[in-house]
Amino acid sequence: MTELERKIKAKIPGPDTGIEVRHTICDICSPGMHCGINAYIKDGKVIKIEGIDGHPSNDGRLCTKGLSNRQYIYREDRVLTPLKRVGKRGEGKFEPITWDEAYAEIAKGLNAAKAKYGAESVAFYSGYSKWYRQMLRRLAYAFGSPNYGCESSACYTAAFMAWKVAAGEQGRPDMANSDLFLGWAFNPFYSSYMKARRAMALKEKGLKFLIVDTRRTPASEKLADLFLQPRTGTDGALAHAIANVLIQNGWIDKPYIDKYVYGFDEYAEYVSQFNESNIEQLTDVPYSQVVEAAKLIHENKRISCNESSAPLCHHRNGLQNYRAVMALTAITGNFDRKGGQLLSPHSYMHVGCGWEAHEHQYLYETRPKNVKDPVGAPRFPLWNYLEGEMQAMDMPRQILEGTPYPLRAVFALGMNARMFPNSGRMFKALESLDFFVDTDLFMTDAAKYADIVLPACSSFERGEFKPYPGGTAWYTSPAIQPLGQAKSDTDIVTELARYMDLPDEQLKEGYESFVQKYILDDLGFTVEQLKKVDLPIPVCKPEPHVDYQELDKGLKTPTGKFELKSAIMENHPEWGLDALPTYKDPLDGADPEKYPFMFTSGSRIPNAIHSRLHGVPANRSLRPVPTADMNNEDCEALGVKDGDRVTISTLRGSVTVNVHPTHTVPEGLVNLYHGYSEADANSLLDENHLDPYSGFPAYRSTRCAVKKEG
Ligand SMILES: Nc1nc2c(c(=O)[nH]1)N[C@H]1C(S)=C(S)[C@@H](COP(=O)(O)OP(=O)(O)OC[C@H]3O[C@@H](n4cnc5c(=O)[nH]c(N)nc54)[C@H](O)[C@@H]3O)O[C@H]1N2
Ligand SMILES: Nc1nc2c(c(=O)[nH]1)N[C@H]1C(S)=C(S)[C@@H](COP(=O)(O)OP(=O)(O)OC[C@H]3O[C@@H](n4cnc5c(=O)[nH]c(N)nc54)[C@H](O)[C@@H]3O)O[C@H]1N2
Ligand SMILES: [Mo]
Repeated sequence: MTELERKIKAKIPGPDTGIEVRHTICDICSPGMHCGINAYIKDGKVIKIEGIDGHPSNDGRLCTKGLSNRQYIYREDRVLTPLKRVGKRGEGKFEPITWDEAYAEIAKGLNAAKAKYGAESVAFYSGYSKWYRQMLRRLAYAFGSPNYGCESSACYTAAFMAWKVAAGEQGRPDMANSDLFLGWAFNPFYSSYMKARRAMALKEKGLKFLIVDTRRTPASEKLADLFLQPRTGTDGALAHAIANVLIQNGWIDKPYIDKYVYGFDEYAEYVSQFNESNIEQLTDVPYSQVVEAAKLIHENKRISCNESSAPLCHHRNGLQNYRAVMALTAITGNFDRKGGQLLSPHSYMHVGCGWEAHEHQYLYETRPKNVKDPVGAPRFPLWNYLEGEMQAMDMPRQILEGTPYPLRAVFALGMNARMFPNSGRMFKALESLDFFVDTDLFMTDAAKYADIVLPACSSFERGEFKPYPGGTAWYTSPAIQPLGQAKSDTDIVTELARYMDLPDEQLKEGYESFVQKYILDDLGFTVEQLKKVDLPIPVCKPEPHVDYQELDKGLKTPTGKFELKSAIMENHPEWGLDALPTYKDPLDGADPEKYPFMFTSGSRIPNAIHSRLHGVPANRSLRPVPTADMNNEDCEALGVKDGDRVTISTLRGSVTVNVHPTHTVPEGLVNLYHGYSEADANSLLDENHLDPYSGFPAYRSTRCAVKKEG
């Protein structure tokens, strides 16, 4: 082997090897992360990736998901041209067409639905990806439809709504200055490795952790000073019982409550029902541990809690359960206090970076007036009041039932039909549409139902704006050319708006113009400046926090106070929702004799993210077969060993998977990861088992039966 061949094999960059290192981001998980990547490029192809040293998110590291990027962007089922369906819906038969033909077909399909049923009969939907959403929303509005909606109908927004109800805005944990962290459903070791590293570093420095999880996890083993293990979906009862002990013992901040908290007396009376007499029966947590948790809170001054984007809210009582947890920070005087829960100005895409941008204005200024309510509004009035967008969980019902008005066409960026509870029904809904466009990197099961499939490109193939907490920002440039004819989602939206000549000049100016005018102008930075640096740079200096400043100014709640009792809900008795964070049993109505186990799905595994990484060879090899975790004792009683096949059934359906006996789940619980085509956890769930406050599905609490196969 020559020296040059050796260098090429070792992937050493340089003019002689033709290998160049370019910067990009990992867009596989949430905008809260977007880690920096060095992409090693040879002959226009990514041949190696690694984390960027000094990057504010990952400082040189990548997690299992991040490391999959190379195989992810080159997945074999990448869509490379616009496609037109030539077979039956779902069959997967398409022929390539040009972009112009695609735009013409889309304009025709969407306008036909508009002419026949009105603009509101067209929904604009986004899957998990978030970076283009502002423009998709404006596309819906420019078209005249109120029906923009997204995957956040099942993720994060319920927690955000809980904060809006209580405090008017999102409260974030000031973990670095806390004495105790209430890690409620907190296992970043699998969902967010960088957060886990920070938590471990803070533990070293003395931060204490209360970990509350239905399962044993790395967090319960490595972080917990006290670990409580409630039954799935019973967290509201548990938090109330802890609050009751705090109140009974006077371990609360009375002057703070008197000044800044609304509804305390009624709340205190309500939580007194959760006590020694019933808490173990309600939650499986012994009362002695409830008292221990209250003591831990009392002994530590500064207390914060995590923003649970998913598990706490994935129950039909989810939003209320999260309110119950948040209340613990308020009654101990920790909201708007250093080391507690802080408000931070919303800069961009839910990332608080220290400056207040005009994203909200961009999102809402063109919202059509005098149009029908968005999908889901009558069923989920609090959602509609706080979010004003479609609650997508009601979309399949409205497509199939046509009430309160017909929904006949969907324009989607990243539709995963398996995300919906009773996912088979979502496929039926897609099948019944007059017109369906899906835009994705991959030929997914949902895309097979589309009339037109558009090829989206990955973060490696596009440029985008990224701010980070702490006041840095970046505008990336493409590291490689788009694969085939793929385009960035924002270019697709811009070009479609232009092709259809929709009445929104700002939208038609495209993504860079939006970022410049609405996000950067006030900062005094330009897109060009940021692009030139090609790495995150400081763009502002976040103001230091001043205790109680926001409370003194008055929160953006009807009373200006932190509301334990929601004045919004009090003012809307017609919604039939409780103003206090009341607790209700999470389970569905299935007969416990026939369905003796509880089913929870979706707890994160390091090697998968929803539907996307099961198709990446390296990730798939780490867990080749869909596998349910069950307690050792339960497995023994069923007579199954590791790798045996079991069928899990609910009132809705059944899936057959491998079983893994483990002590990490308690007796009576079955835990299965979602997103697999061949064993779809969400095919087991009832489409009506939803939280009436948020519309969120109960992914984590359904009764099931388990049977040994063959
Ligand atoms: N049972 C169960 N179900 C769950 C959950 C659970 O815990 N349990 N979790 C819920 C939660 S929290 C979430 S966030 C949702 C996940 O939400 P989903 O929308 O189901 O997420 P993904 O499957 O990751 O991505 C959706 C699609 O977007 C495509 N995509 C990726 N990047 C891009 C892009 O840049 N442009 C375009 N146009 N498309 C792109 C992907 O290829 C994929 O087909 O699942 C929910 N479903
Ligand atoms: N590897 C990987 N990382 C991901 C994702 C992924 O799919 N894969 N998805 C991303 C997305 S979209 C999201 S929303 C976040 C979610 O991030 P997390 O909220 O961290 O996600 P989970 O692992 O689902 O839940 C955390 C813990 O909550 C516990 N839990 C489940 N139900 C309950 C309950 O009722 N009560 C209590 N107390 N605990 C419960 C679970 O056992 C789990 O250990 O992760 C993100 N990161
Ligand atoms: Mo999520």
